[in-house]
Amino acid sequence: MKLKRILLTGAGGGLGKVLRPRLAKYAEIVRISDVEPLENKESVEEIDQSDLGDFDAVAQMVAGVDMIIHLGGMSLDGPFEPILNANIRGVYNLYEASRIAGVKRIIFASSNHVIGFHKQSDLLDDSAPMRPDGNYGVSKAFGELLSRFYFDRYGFESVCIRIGSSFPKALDRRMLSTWLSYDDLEALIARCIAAPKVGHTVVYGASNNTPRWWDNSHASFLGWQPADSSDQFREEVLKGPPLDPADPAAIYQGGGFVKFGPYPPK
Ligand code: 15L
Repeated sequence: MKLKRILLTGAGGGLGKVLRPRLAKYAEIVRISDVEPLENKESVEEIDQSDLGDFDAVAQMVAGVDMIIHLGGMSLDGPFEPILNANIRGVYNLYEASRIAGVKRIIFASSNHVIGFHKQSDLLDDSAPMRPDGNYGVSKAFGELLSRFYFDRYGFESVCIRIGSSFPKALDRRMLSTWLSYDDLEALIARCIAAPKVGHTVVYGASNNTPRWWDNSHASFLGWQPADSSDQFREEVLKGPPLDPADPAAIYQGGGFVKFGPYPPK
């Protein structure tokens, strides 16, 4: 299925740069947006520069768009004000402007940090209570709740992907569970675009890793089967020294994120 126009927010960020060149197969026109200027426009692309905290700019950004892959906003934990603007006001602006504009679906880059204070020994599905591990995790939880609310009230559809650690390789012991290959991420997004109905869906974004922390059986209707596995990095990762088992970064799924804050650090 090819859409007429897809929007990628946060196109200048780490995952934005990975996805941007992969989107032409899903839409005739790929609108890319970032708060920073974007360069090297391809023929299928439209370039937008918007601050997500500015409703009028967001309304222009979403005009004429069928679906949105929303990676925009702060992608790390930190002080509240920037997260408030980009991730909380920003995601509200995105949903409200998209509803008014008649956008069909948002694929929201949520994060494992929504559930970061669950233990690494837990196996979670979408019924696990939110246990965010910082301002960033709280902002992603807010985005997921907006997704829930917009579906219940307006029938506006979203998939919230609780992305684990999407990098070229698994870099530490925690990432043996949280790693998501770029190809698996793209394949998941492709399913989120193609599925006839998604309602409000929460799905964990991890490759076929062991040990497994997340169970996606509730989202099996998407038909996504991760093809990669962190096993290929295990030997190298295990050469590094283990964390102290009493270290919260070794206990909780959010890893080191559970130890950030207060802001600024004292
Ligand atoms: C995230 O949500 C971050 O955006 C990313 O940079 C990683 O730190 C990832 O989580 C993770 O938990 O490894």
